[in-house]
Amino acid sequence: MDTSVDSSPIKRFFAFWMGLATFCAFGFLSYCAYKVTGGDDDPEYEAASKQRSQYREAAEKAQDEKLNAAPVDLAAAAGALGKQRDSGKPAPGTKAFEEWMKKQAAATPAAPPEKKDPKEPAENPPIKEKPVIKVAIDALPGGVMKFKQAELSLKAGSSVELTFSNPDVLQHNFLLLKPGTKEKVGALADAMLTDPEAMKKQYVPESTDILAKTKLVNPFGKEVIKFTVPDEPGDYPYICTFPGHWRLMFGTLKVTK
Ligand SMILES: [Cu+2]
Repeated sequence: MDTSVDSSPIKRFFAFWMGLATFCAFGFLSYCAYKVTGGDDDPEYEAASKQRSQYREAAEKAQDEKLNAAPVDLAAAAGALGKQRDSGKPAPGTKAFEEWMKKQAAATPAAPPEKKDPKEPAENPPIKEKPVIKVAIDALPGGVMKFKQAELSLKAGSSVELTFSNPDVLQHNFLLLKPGTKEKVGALADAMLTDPEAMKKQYVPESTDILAKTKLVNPFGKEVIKFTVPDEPGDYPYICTFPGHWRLMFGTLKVTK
C-alpha cells in the first residue's frame, strides 16, 4: 500500500486553517446559543431550592411526631399477629415471649448421653477377638535364594496375617516348620525333584512337621496366608521347599511367651 501523501505545502497550509476556522466557528455558535437562550441563569433557582428544603424538613418533623405520639404496644401487636397467623408464639421482645422461651427450654428433652464406643453397644458385647498381627516375609531378588528376614519374633498363640512377596526371578514358597525339623523337611523337598507330581504339589512335601505354608509364588507375585502362632515358645524354622533352596533360603521364627 502506498502511504505517501502527494500534496503541496500550500494545500496543507490551507487545510490547516480551514480546520481551525471550523473549530472556532462551532465554539462561537455554541456561545451565541447559550447567550440567546439565557443559559442556566435561573433567578428563581435559589428560592425553589430553599422551598424544597422546607418541605422536606416539615415532612420529617411530621413523621417523627407521629411515631413519638403513639408508641407501639408490642403486646397488642403480638395479639393482632397471633389472630392473623395463630402461630401460638408471642412476638419477640415481649414478656410473654420470654416466658414462652423458658417453657420451650424446659420442654425440650435433654440430649441423650453419648455412647462411649458406638462399636460396642452395652447390650451385647462382642466376643473379644485377638488382634491380627501383620507380618511381611520377602524373598531377596537377584536369584540369591534367601529370605530378606532371617529372623522373626512373635508372641505365642497370636493370630498372624503373613504376606509373602517374591520380587525374585525364581519361584519360591514359605513353609513354617516344627522346631528341629528343617533338615528332615529339606530332605523331603529335595526328594521331590524326582516326583512327577511335584509341580502340582507346589513343591510342598507331605509332612506333619509343616505348620503353615504358601503355594509356590511366581516371580514378582505374592501370597497372603493366615495362621496362629504355636502356643509352645521356641525356635520354629521356616524354609523355601523348592528343591535345593532350603539350604540357603531359611529363617527362624522365635515364638515368645
Ligand atoms: Cu525358593
